[in-house]
Amino acid sequence: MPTAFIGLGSNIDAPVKQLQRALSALVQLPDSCLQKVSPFYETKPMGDVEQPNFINAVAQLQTILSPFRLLLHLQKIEHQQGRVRSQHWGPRTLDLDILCYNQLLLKSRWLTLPHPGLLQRTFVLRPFAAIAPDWLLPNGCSIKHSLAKNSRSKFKN
Ligand code: ROI
Repeated sequence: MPTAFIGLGSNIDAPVKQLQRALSALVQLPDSCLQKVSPFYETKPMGDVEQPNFINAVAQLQTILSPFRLLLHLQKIEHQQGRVRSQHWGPRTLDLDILCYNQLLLKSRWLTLPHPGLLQRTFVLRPFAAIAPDWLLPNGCSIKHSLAKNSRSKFKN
C-alpha cells in the first residue's frame, strides 16, 4: 500500500482541538490506515502577516486512495472544520497538506508532490523527522538530512 504524509496546521479556534478533530477524521478515511502521528509543535507563523502561533504536526497514512482522491478527502475535512480561504498566508482553522505520496513526483494544477514548500519549512520538517527520519524524498535525500540542511539555511521558516 502506498504511504502518504499529511501536514496539519492550525492557529485559530482552539488549534490543538482542531488537530485532534482532524486526526479523528483521518482515522475514518476509507481505504486508509493512520499509522503514526508526530507530537504537536507550537511554531512561529511563517510570512509577514501578524497572527497567532501555529500548532503543527505530521501524520503518516497508508492508503490506496489516489493522491487526487486523498486531496478531495482532506479538503472535505478542512471544510467540515470551518476552513474558508480568505487572506493569503493569513490565519486558518485547519490546513491539511499532502507532503509526500510514496516517492511520487507530480506537478498538476491541483497538486504538486512533494509539497513545494517542504524543504523550506522547519515547521513541517521537524514533525516529519520525528516520525520518519529516514524517509527518502524523490531527490534521494532523507527527511533528517533535509531538516539538518534547513537548519543551516537562511531561507527557512
Ligand atoms: N506558519 C506556521 N508556522 N505553520 C503553518 O502551518 C503555516 N501555514 C501557513 C502560513 C500562513 C504560510 N504560515 C504558517 O499557511
